[in-house]
Amino acid sequence: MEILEAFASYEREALAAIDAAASADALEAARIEFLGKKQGRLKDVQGLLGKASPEERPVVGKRFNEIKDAVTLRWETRQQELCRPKAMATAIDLTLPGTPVRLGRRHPLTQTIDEFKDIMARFGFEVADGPELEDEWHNFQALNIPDDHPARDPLENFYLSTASTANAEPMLLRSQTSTVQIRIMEQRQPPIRIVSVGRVYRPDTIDATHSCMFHQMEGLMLGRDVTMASLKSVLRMFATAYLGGDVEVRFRPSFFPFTEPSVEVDVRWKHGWLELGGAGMVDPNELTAIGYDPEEVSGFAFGLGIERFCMLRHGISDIRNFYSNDLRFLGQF
Ligand code: FA5
Repeated sequence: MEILEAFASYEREALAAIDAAASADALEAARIEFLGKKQGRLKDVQGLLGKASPEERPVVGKRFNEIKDAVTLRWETRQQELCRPKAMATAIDLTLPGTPVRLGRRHPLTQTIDEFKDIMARFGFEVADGPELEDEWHNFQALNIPDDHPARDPLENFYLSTASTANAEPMLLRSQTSTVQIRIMEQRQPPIRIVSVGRVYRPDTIDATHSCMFHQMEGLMLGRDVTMASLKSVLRMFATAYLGGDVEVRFRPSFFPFTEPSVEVDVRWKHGWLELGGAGMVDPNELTAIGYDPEEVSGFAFGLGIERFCMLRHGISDIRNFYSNDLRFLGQF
């Protein structure tokens, strides 16, 4: 029958065009041509129904519905294939268990520094900053370290070459964070409670507890009636907060040119003691040099070695582990 042949060729061509559509645009063009409601070829084919005799009509009508459904279904299937992202179709099996993602983490020293700042914030100390590249005034003179003091020996410090700028002031990598004490006192009036954390540099011989670059936390508290007892309380509370309640702290008489009296702060380590920092009452001469009245203002300062604290807390026996970038070490924190 002629009508059924026309149906068959419509179906063949429509399915071929849909299968060949490689893009959403091509598929839409196929839809308009073969399934369009207004002027598509489906309409032409439908028009043939009217030409069928009354006996042929049931067969022809049924066949028309079949080809229409077949073409529509093939079009919908193809549309889903084209819209689905390629990776979903091929690379990802959603039924498999997830792969654990390896997250990065902060360096143990960064973790320690953040915790130090948190603890000191609870004691009312705010964080201050100072430069790592310093002049001699802030690193030495203002701290009462005279020209002939051994600590100023060029062999004890990292001086920068000033050869290219003949008249320039000598500059060095700061050897202690006590420089920030001076910078803060130059800018502010008491009461002052600050800590400053950062890198310092010394050409020390490198061993298990010494590095040529390490970190210190400087603390400064100035006001009325600040005493040695205040200093010892703050340092004990700090050591307990970071190292735990059973830590044994020892204050050993010492000397720093900018504090009087001065102490070294040690804690029990292995079978002896490990020195964690230096501290003392800010020398009245330093207060006068800055412009404060030592009768009115008193205060303490301390400088703690950050690496040493972190080593004690985590049982790290060699300071060099912090700088060797070995993921087997870093991954443990
Ligand atoms: C000072 O640096 C003084 N500025 C501390 C101070 C501040 C005293 C305020 C008084 C008032 P000292 O040189 O002792 O002090 O160093 C302090 C701490 O830094 C040491 O106790 C130690 O924990 C750490 N430290 C010193 N040298 C090294 C090094 N080469 N490697 C690692 N840590 C070090």
